[in-house]
Amino acid sequence: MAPMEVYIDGKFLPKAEAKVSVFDHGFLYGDGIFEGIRLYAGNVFRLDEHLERLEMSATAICLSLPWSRQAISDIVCESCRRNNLADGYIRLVISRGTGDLGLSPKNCPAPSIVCIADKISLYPEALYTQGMRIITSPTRRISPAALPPMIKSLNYLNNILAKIEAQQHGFHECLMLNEQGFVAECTGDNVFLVHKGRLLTPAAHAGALIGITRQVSMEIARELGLEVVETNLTRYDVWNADECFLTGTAAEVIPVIEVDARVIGSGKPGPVTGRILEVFRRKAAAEGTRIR
Ligand code: PXG
Repeated sequence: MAPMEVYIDGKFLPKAEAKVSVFDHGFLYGDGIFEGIRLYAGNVFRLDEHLERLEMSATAICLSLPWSRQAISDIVCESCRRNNLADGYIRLVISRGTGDLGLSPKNCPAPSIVCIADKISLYPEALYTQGMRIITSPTRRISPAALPPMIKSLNYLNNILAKIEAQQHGFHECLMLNEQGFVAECTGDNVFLVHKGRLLTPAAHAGALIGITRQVSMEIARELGLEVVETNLTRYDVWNADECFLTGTAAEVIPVIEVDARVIGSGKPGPVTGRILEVFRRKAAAEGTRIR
């Protein structure tokens, strides 16, 4: 099999040679943005939405993108073709670029763009059929006043600390609360509750990233006739929900059956979660930007 090729600033390089400078401000300071995107059966899922979010993240960090949306789209599709992928995970990273030591972005003449198209490693299928157990992290989600959670930035330490705590206690994921104690999201996934026929999820201002899978799940729920409400949620609301699930590009839609040792609903993946996952997988298989 041909070795993986990674796109860096205009060139495709073999994986072993795909390197960026130690003076890159993405490495030195986490000064940059990224997207995680899925390729399903030769189609890139919701590429335009991912690129729109990338542009909005760029605006928010005062990084002016020297590439058009079409140019970035071409890089993504070419990365998939070069690596002979039909299904995969695409990591698009834009950093402030190479500069001097010192925080100032003024030292960085040009941003860098990297695109990695790889195979996807998924959660075990058993988690989708049996559901996941999670806990609440003692680490609070960073305040939206300190760093807007909508920016998909290269600063993930807040989420990584929470992930470490989850793993230390034997869990894959954990719930993160905001400073006020309301539910924000999980470390790399958005959170949803189903309660009395309504779909509930925290708003961005509560500390949630506006996930693409979140948007698709809300769209599906409306198609299924559910009322969708963005609202403040407490741990009490989570423990007493009929159903709970998480959404993310890597995870898709994953049922949660236990939170903080409280059994959610029947203790099995719920029917609404199942319907949303089913429709999500159907959409993922049928939609998207063709790579060839
Ligand atoms: N919240 C956070 C904090 C995220 O990082 C999501 C929600 C879900 O958004 P999407 O657009 O994917 O539906 C994310 C994104 C990984 C990985 O390698 C996944 C994410 C971020 C970083 C790494 O699994 N998920």
